[in-house]
Order: sequence, then structure tokens, then C-alpha cells
Amino acid sequence: MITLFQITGSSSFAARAALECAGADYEVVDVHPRRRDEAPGFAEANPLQRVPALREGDVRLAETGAILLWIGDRFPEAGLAPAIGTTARADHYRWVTWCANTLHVGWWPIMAGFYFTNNESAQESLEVRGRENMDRHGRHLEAWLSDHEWLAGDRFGVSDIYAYMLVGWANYYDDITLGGPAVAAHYERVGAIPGIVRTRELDDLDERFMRYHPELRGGKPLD
Ligand SMILES: N[C@@H](CCC(=O)N[C@@H](CS)C(=O)NCC(=O)O)C(=O)O
Repeated sequence: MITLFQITGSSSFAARAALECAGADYEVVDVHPRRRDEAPGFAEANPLQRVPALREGDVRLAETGAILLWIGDRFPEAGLAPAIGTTARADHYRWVTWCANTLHVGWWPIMAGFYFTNNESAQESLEVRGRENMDRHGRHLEAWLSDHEWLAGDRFGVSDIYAYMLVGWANYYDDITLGGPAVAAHYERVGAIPGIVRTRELDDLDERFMRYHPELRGGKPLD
């Protein structure tokens, strides 16, 4: 049985969505954001105690990108990862890694400047540069999606799920939009896939990634 360690509405959304889209049999362990030691097996699955983390048998996996690549291969029949050796497979590696290395971390100066400095005015300038960078990243995604329906090959896959989540986070900000009409259309396409709709429901998120119940995580009070 696959166990996913998650905090609903966080980066673990992408891992859960991939499991849902793959039709996987899995269980979740809800991690309390401020009491991570209480989640049984979590520190063993990921010593950094970050979500998502995943366990199956001897497999211990962390990092959203690695988990998505693994799920794509673990459930080949779901078609969430293109065949090895194809051009689409190269695009699959490229986009999952780009999401992990560039788009995901691109959010940190905006969302979590405190990771970099405790100087508040430095955090403000980090955010200004962070927004410029995200604008550039959005344009990069827009250029690709203007010519391609999906990020890797001719069908929906795990790279689309990762990009969908990271684009969705822009909804937290009234003044940030990633990309243009092609990114928006991709967001709509991915957002309508049944496994994605189901995961939003499970994670208590609306179509714009807003929590229906901000005071809850995994259905429990965030005390
Ligand atoms: N690089 C990691 C980042 C994961 C991450 O930052 N997760 C957040 C929740 S969205 C977390 O657990 N943060 C707690 C911490 O950094 O200690 C990944 O891609 O999985």
C-alpha cells in the first residue's frame, strides 16, 4: 500500500492528484503543519519533514518532482508519463524538473521571504524581484502552451499536474497572473479532469485553489 504524507492544500496536492489520476490504491497521513513529529512514520519517510513524502514497501520518497516522476512510472497503464526514449519523455523530464527547479522555488521569495532573511525590507525587495522572475516564467510557459495542448506529448501527464498547481497558486494574489490565454486554457483543461476535481474536493480547495475552510487541515482544526 502506498502511504502519502500530506498537508491538504499544500505542495502535496500535486502528489495526491497524480495518485488519484493514476487510480492508485493509497492511504494518506495528515501531517499537522506545526506538529510534524506527531505523524507516525513521517520523519522516517522524509527526514526533512516536508510534504509531500511517500512510502511504499522499501521505497521512501520526498520532493514533489521526484514523487510525480515515480508515480508516472509506477502506474504505466495510467499514461501519465510518456514512453521512455521518446521526445515526449524528454519533455516530461524537462517540464517536471523546470516546475521543481524554477517555478516551485520561484514562489518562495514571494510567499516565504522569511526563508531567506529576517530583515523585512530585504524581504520586500526579494518579493519585487521574485515577481519579475515569476512574470518571466509565466511567459516561458505561455510560449510552450501556445503551441502545445499538454506539456509533454499529446496527452495529459504528471508535468501538467505540477504546472497546474503552481499556476493555481497565483490566485492567492490579486495582482499576479502567470502567462496569458494559453496558460489559462491549460489551467481550465487540467482543472476539469476528474482526478483533479476529486483531489480539489479531498484537499478542500475551490477551482482557484482557495481553501473552503482555512481553519482546517485534513478536516481537523489548525490549532
Ligand atoms: N522541494 C520540496 C518543497 C516541499 C515544501 O516546501 N513543502 C512545504 C509545504 S508546501 C513544507 O513542508 N514546508 C515545511 C518546511 O519547509 O519545513 C518539494 O518539492 O516537495
